[in-house]
Amino acid sequence: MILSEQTWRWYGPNDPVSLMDIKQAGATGIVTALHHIKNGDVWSIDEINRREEIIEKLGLTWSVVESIPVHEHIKTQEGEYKKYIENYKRSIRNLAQCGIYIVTYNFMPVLDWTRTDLAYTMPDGSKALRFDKDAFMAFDLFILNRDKAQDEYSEEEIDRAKKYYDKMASDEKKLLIRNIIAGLPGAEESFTLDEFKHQLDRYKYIDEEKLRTNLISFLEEIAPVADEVGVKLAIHPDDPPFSIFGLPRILKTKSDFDKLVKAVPNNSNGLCFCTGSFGVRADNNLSEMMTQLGDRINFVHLRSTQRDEWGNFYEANHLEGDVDMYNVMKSYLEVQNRRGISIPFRPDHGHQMLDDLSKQTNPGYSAIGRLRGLAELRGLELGIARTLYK
Ligand code: DNO
Repeated sequence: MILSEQTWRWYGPNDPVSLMDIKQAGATGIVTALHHIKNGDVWSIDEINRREEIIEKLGLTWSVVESIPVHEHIKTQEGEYKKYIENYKRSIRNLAQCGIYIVTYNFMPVLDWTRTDLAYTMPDGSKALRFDKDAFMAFDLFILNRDKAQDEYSEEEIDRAKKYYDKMASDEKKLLIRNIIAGLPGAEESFTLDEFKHQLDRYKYIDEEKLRTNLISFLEEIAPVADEVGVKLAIHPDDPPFSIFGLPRILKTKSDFDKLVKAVPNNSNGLCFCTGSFGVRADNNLSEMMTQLGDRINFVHLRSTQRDEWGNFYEANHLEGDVDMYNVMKSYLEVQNRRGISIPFRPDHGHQMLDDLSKQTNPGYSAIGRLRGLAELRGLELGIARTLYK
């Protein structure tokens, strides 16, 4: 019987959640990145070793890199993108030399993950992350004043957004701007309104097809290197899995990922199966996707969201919301036992709750909500495994 490796995202020595906290939560693997290294630069063996030593001193293992960020110029194929790709290859080689074999990344233009509300109060008093479509549209249409925005929404949507905007106090506007463009944890970029507009402009002539071509040519370069040194790549889906700000999005569904594998069949070309991101779309059947894509899944993020008919969603407790976690877990276990390997997962995000409510925490990454998630998920996994594989 093969069970998963249980991991935890750690933002490094400045993370308010310590390695000892993580050990107490019951995770054995650490998911981290060298956030202090400038986007596009090489991760040197020295720097990797230094981080690894801190982790190993506590008897933990650096199991997964999340993420080596992909420089924006690689996504648009501008400027020195060729140099950045070479640097990326070097970082992959260096990680392998230090015994770290899973590398997560994403190819979302400009923004990594996006939410409008980082402290949405749940009925039990805990705080969740939320994406409110009206707030988002109010930002796009009336704060950012993006040129094409008026053409991209229906009249009804514009009307809802206007009503929302008119009720906002100036502090609320500031907070909304910050939530959307000032960089959520793990996103390596943050912008002012003007910078953000400029970044969007860079994608004026890049549609989905072009972005996909650029991703494929990036993969054609890095996948052979990853194959050679035994590194598994894990692309993270778009979060949320639909276009925002008119930007192209190319990893929203199973068929999006299938296209990548068809173009770049290398062994290392894999997926970070994030149930929270894919799960926002009702047309993504997660347990089926887990089974069908299983051979390419190198890392798993387990979390759930609850959506409504307007396209709003909030992050639910790990075993609640729209994600059928029981069946996802069952498929996940089947994949691991079929392949004969343990695939790491981390409890993704978590509510801010109990003592963490009075602490300064990274939105989505406080200790106790994730501890609850991990405890529930590992219990679910063991329960199913003991029934299926005696
Ligand atoms: C959000 C995270 C993402 C993820 C990157 C991977 O909480 O899941 O920021 O780390 O998209 O590159």
